[in-house]
Amino acid sequence: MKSYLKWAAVTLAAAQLATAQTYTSCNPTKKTCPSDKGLDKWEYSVDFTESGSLDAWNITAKPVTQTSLGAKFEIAEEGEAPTIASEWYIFFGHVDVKLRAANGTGIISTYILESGDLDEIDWEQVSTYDQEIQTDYFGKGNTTGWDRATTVNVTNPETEFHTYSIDWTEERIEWLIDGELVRTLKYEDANGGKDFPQTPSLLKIGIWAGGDSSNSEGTIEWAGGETDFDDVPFVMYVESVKVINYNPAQYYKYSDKTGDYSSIKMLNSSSSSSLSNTSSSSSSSSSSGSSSSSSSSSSSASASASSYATSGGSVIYSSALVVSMVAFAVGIFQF
Ligand SMILES: *[C@@H]1O[C@H](CO)[C@@H](O)[C@H](O)[C@H]1NC(C)=O
Ligand SMILES: *[C@@H]1O[C@H](CO)[C@@H](O)[C@H](O)[C@H]1NC(C)=O
Ligand SMILES: *[C@@H]1O[C@H](CO)[C@@H](O)[C@H](O)[C@H]1NC(C)=O
Ligand SMILES: *[C@@H]1O[C@H](CO)[C@@H](O)[C@H](O)[C@H]1NC(C)=O
Ligand SMILES: *[C@@H]1O[C@H](CO)[C@@H](O)[C@H](O)[C@H]1NC(C)=O
Ligand SMILES: CC(=O)N[C@H]1CO[C@H](CO)[C@@H](O)[C@@H]1O
Repeated sequence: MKSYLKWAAVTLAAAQLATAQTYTSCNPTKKTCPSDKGLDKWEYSVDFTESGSLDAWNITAKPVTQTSLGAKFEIAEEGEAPTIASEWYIFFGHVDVKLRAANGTGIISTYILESGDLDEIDWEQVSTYDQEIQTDYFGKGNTTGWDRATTVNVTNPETEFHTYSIDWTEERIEWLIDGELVRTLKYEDANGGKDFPQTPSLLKIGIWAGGDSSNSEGTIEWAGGETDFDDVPFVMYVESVKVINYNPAQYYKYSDKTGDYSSIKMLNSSSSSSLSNTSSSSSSSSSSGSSSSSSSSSSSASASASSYATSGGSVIYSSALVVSMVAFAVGIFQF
C-alpha cells in the first residue's frame, strides 16, 4: 500500500535515468520499435549454485557473483544496486525465483517482469519489515491510483530461502509463495484491463537501497527508514530461477501502438516455412485463448530479426520511463 511513495523520488532523478537498469529504450506504444527477443522454448531453468550459471544473464549492475548459496547480490557501499536481467522476453508465463532477501534497513530485494511499454509485475521485499513481502504491478507505466500493491506475510524471508512465483496469463496474475497462492489480480480489475500487464517482458532481479539518504523522503519512508551503510554488506542470494514461457517465440513484435496482448505477433525467424500455421501449439494449459494473439507472419520474421540485432537505440525520456525506473530505482545511485 505504501509503494506509491517511491515514485516521488524518481521525478527528481529524471535527468540521471539514462543509466537506469529499469528503463525502456523504445516504447512501442509511442513509436515503432525493434522486436523483443523471445525465449523460444517452453521452459528455462538455472541453478545459480553451479559455476558458470550466471553466464547466460546480463549483469546490468555489479557486483553479482556466483557462490555455493547461489547468485550473490551484495551492496558493500552506498550507491551499489546489483542487478541481473534475462536476455530474453516471455509472453505470459510462470516464473519461480528462489531467494533469500537482504537484511538491514531500507534495502529492497526484488524481482520484476517488465515490458517495453512499461507493464510491470513485482515482488519486493523491504528489509525493514522482517516478516513481509509486497506484490505490485503497473500497466503501461501508469502509477496513479493507490491500490496496486499488497503486503503479504512470509516467514523469515531474510534468513530462509522461499520460492516467490508469478503465474501470468491474459486473464489473471497470480503471486505465490512456496506454491501457495497469496494474490490474484484479474484482467478486468486492472482498470478494466487497460492497466493489466500484457506485453512481452524481461525478468530483472536485484537489490537497491530504498533508504539511501539521497532518496526522497517518500521513498525512505516506504523503505522503512534510512539505510545505515555502517551495517554493510547487505546481501541477497538467488538460488535458482525457473521460467515457463506460455508463448515461446524468437521474436515478439508489436503490430500497432495499443499495447494490447492481441496486437503482439509471435515470430520464429529461422524456419519461416513452419511459422504461419503453428497456431500457437504452445500447450499453454493455463493460458487459454492465447492462441488468438498468435498470428505469426513469416514474411516479417527475418526483418524483425535484423532490426533486433541493431537495437539498443537511445533512451526515451518519457514519463513512463521515469515511472518505471522506480520499481527498481537502480540507476539513480550510480553516480
Ligand atoms: C544488457 O543490458 C544492457 C544495459 O541495460 C543493454 O544495453 C544490453 O542490450 C543488454 N544485453 C542483452 C543481451 O540483453
Ligand atoms: C536484521 O537486522 C536488524 C538490525 O541490524 C536486526 O535487528 C534483525 O534481527 C535482523 N533480522 C534478520 C532476520 O536477520
Ligand atoms: C491510470 O490509473 C488510474 C487508476 O487506476 C486510472 O483511473 C486512469 O484512468 C489510468 N490512466 C490511464 C491513462 O490509463
Ligand atoms: C500477518 O502477520 C500479522 C502480524 O503477525 C498478523 O497480525 C496478520 O494477521 C497476518 N496476516 C495474515 C493474512 O496471516
Ligand atoms: C517457435 O519455435 C519454438 C521452438 O521450436 C516453438 O516452441 C514455438 O511454438 C514457435 N512459435 C511460433 C510462434 O511459431
Ligand atoms: C492449415 C492451415 O492453416 N494452412 C494455412 C497455412 O498458412 C497459409 C498462409 O498463411 C494459409 O494459406 C493456409 O491456409
